[in-house]
Amino acid sequence: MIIEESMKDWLDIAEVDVAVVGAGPSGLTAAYYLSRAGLKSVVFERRLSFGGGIGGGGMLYHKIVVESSANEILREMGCRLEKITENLYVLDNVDMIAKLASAAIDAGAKIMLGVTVEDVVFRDEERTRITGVVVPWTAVTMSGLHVDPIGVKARAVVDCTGHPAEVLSIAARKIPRLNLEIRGEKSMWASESERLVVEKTGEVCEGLWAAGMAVSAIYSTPRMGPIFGGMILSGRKVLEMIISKLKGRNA
Ligand code: 48F
Repeated sequence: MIIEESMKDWLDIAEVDVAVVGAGPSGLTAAYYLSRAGLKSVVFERRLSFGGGIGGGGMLYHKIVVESSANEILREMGCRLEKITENLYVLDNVDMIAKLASAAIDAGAKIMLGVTVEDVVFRDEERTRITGVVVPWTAVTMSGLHVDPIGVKARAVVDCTGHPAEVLSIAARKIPRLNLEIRGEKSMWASESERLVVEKTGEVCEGLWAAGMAVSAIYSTPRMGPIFGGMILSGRKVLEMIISKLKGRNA
């Protein structure tokens, strides 16, 4: 029964509209809006838990700060926020993790835990295009066993892996024709970082998108510290851009 029901899900996600990599704040927000928009999507998360950097808060303090622009989205997802100043709200890290995941799952998102994205699938056509991701179980990666992974087809792949921008880094290293360079984030400048991470969220090369701190790594924008509004706004923006691109392609 377990195998049969799990296989049904794996067969279903063998080909998706959107594969999101990482279940941190940007990935969960993207998954929430993707599923609400009726796009078939899957989130692959390396760990056996979701939330990414939310749980660590700021230096392990459990309160999370967001700006007013993200307040509405978080409320819509069920979070309980307290207004502190005209532009700042706080909430508990556990509240944010649970509500973001719950909102995404209730909207229909499929989150697969314990699955690492270790490579992308690509096609060299007129332009190089990313057409999917390559996934082993995280346990296999950790054990060092020689087990070949499988490919999952996706019309769009979103790197939501945070500071290391893992998917973009892999593509940069293994597909030179993409001409991608991951320069890494700059030192801290919170307000500028929040603005730029949202502004620069988008498609990096055909089929491969960046949201959250992965954006900061590729465009070398400053880091922000424990302020999470930009992650939420970036997760929503990437979805809006993907919808408009995929709809355009269908038209
Ligand atoms: O790091 P993470 O929370 O990324 P984010 O959504 O948010 C960043 C903030 O948490 C914080 C910050 C802003 O305030 O500076 O750091 O950009 O979540 C990334 C998730 O991706 C998973 C990882 O375990 C984490 O849960 N992940 C990373 N690499 C892979 C992966 C991979 N190759 N395959 C699958 N999951």
